[in-house]
Amino acid sequence: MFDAATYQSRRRRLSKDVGSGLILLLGNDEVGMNYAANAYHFRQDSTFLYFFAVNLPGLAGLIDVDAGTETLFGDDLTVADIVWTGPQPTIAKLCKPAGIASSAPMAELETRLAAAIAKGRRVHFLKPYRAEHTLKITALLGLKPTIVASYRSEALHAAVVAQRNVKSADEVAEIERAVGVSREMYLAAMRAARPGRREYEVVAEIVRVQKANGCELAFPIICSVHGETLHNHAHANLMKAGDVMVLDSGVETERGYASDITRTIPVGGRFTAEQRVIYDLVLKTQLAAIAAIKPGVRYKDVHLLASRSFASGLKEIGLMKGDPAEAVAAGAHALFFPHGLGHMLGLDVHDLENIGEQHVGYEPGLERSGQFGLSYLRLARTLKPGFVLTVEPGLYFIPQLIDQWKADKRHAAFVNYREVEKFRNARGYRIEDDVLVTRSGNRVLGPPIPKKAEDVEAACRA
Ligand SMILES: [Mn+2]
Repeated sequence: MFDAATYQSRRRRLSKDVGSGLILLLGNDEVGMNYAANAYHFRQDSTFLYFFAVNLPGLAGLIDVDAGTETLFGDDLTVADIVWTGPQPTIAKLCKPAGIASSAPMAELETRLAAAIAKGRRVHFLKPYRAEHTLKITALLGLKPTIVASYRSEALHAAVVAQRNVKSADEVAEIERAVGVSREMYLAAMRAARPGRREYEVVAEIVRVQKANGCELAFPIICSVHGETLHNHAHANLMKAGDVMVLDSGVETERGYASDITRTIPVGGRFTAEQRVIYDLVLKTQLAAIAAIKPGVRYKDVHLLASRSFASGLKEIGLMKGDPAEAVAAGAHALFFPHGLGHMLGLDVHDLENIGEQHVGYEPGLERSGQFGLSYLRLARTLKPGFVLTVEPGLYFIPQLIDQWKADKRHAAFVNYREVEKFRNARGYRIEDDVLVTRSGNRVLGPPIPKKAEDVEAACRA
């Protein structure tokens, strides 16, 4: 964790921004995988981690804004527990490193909240994303489960987003450390992507580097020679010479900060001439998008710039036609680039996504588009110094989508379906880096990971 003063000032600012009432932040609990004692990997709630720091299950934090008090709630282990877990610090001891003023047993939380509600005071809580949280709020506040989400506090959501969206130098350093581990992972994965092996052998290299660095995976690994399936989590395909593999993975550091990197890897170490054309267009587009990132620019406009770069590049190779800007305005490029350019990154790989994208990635006056492709854009808002975001353009040849659009003659003025047929088995390409918005522009975080085609090929053959 960071020092106590960091967490104290975060909680002070949160109180000030919320204004009055009580702020309830629930930590996460262990969740049974197939029975209670066999739990999934424990992941603390990111907002709890951000403000209360303690990375253990079964806790809750309460800030009384009006009284200026704060309490960590939890139950100390009994000796019968310690037989299984080994000695653990008491709840009172856990408070000190995070600078939390007081602690109390979990049972007191209910009493404390009941007293506040009886006085008509407001209890602020976040929209729950785990069923256990919904049930806890149901019990603690006397709300029916079906209406819990609608009683979430907009003031608390806005205050949490305002702080967490802007990363401190310490947080940026953590993300850079995660990218550094990713670099090692990608160098190992590139060497392992050999014909005759299975995708899971590449995954094994990724996990080896992750574990060897004391990190966790930030999200399930995408590692597939069928990268045209955007979130393909199966890893059983045999890799053949001439396949391209999309590898999208990230780790989180001990403090919980994530990296999120994608590279497209030629199995066997050489792109074919056709692959090279597509790969270079993705890289050119990613570099153009990164170059456009600076404070005051709307990320939606960077997404559209990347889309136009794709439309004009695809026109050059005969897959699209007409005016690239008009093609993008109509949404025709989304046949090949059906997702958003990127998202916020921090304690969550899609940072703060539990809070809702209208708060995090959008802003008043900027609503999510309904157009296919653009509708998946998670981050659209005006950029500010301290934002950390991903830049991940990709081109995909999705046979089912091509067939449907072709049958409907969709965007026939902009798509050259006869030429597209030749690419229907060309699969998927994506390149992703993590970028900090600085005062004057931006900085790609972490040590460079090969991405020029020649550099990727060399790393594969190393
Ligand atoms: Mn990403």
